[in-house]
Amino acid sequence: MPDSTIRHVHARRVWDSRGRPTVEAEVTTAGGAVGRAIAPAGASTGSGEAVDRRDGGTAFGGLDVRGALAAIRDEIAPAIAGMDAAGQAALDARLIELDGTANKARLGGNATIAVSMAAAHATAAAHGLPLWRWLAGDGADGPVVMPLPEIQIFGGGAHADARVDLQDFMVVCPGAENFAQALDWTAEVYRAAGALMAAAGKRQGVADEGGWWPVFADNEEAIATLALAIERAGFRAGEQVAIALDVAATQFGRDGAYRLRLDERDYDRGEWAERVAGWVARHPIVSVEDPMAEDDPAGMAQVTAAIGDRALVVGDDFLVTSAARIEAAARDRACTAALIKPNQAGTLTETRAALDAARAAGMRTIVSARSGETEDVTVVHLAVGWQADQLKVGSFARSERMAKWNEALRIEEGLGERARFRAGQIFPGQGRP
Ligand code: 2PG
Ligand code: MG
Repeated sequence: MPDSTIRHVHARRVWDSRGRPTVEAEVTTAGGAVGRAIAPAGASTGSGEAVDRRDGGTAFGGLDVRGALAAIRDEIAPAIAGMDAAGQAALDARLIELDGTANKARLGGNATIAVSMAAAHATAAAHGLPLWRWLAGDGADGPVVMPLPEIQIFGGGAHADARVDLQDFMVVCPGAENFAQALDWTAEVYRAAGALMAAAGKRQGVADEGGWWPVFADNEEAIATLALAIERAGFRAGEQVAIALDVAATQFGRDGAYRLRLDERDYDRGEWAERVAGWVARHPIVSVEDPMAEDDPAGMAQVTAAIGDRALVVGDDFLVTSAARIEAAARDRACTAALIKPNQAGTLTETRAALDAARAAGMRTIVSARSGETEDVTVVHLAVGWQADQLKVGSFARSERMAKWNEALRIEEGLGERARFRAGQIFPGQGRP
């Protein structure tokens, strides 16, 4: 057995896809293996998620991470030196105990998740395995299901100066036969959407995650344009390629009231739930994330009751990768799928617990990157190693996104005959087993 005792933990400041400082951790084992990971950062965050430690002040808009780096150097490194990097649960328990807060505010969720993920990488490296393979354990010897990619075509909300209210206009490919084909199809849809925007004189670059910048008269026009792009690219909308939305309603909803800036309309809970259900009825939509605000479990349950037989209802800000919240949501029938973001939880062990809770409750699982990303591809390995249903990492442009899609291609290719893809079974009413 390789010696995966932690010998050294190094922290350095690196930069993310929005040009903001972030934390990279590097764990070195006694056997000389090195694992490295970079903390991502959200823009539309849920109030219940682990918080980044940022320095405040004037440098880089107050977003510097010197404090988080110091927390790794001065507190985390001495506390975990000598522990076994392969003992992820014990390691993460030590981080949680050392932090001592409910939301990682003292050390910083950006510090803890970088170290937690770097330790997993170091262990995999010590064993000479790709991370996904280490995480999958014995299960990796049989068939391995590749996650279905969920890919943004138009960016909006907090990722596009609220130019439209909804955040992610995405596609999934329930008709694709494998991961690589799903990417091929999405590439065609992305091109077709860009061409449609250009033809209308509305192509103005891209939003934070690489999706086309949204120049639309109202939110529904963006949905209709995406459906048109799917057809222009030559696919049967709703069947081969379908729409998935991230409404990210926490950004414009509060206390059961929803205010759409672009549409210049206010809705109460019931009206808003009906509006979302109307979109699902009129357009080829198979998945809707955070249709209601994080403080509105009653609204989430209302939407789930209305559309749950036709589309997934996904909780992100609503669940914040918390096993306890996922269990409560399952009891309330408030959603049918959980977004799983490592930095919302703050450690890999808590992330895994959330995924297990979702699976135990019969929810679909979507491992997700953040809007602020880097070349780090850890989420891809988590999605494959943990056998999540879907993988969400933004759009089909810009290298912090493409690095992840390309990593998944390498994994699928390496699996060869053992690779499986069950895209058609993920959404309600589409041949669910
Ligand atoms: C989301 C993510 C990714 P952010 O809401 O699902 O699109 O955005 O990282 O800004 O929270
Ligand atoms: Mg979201």
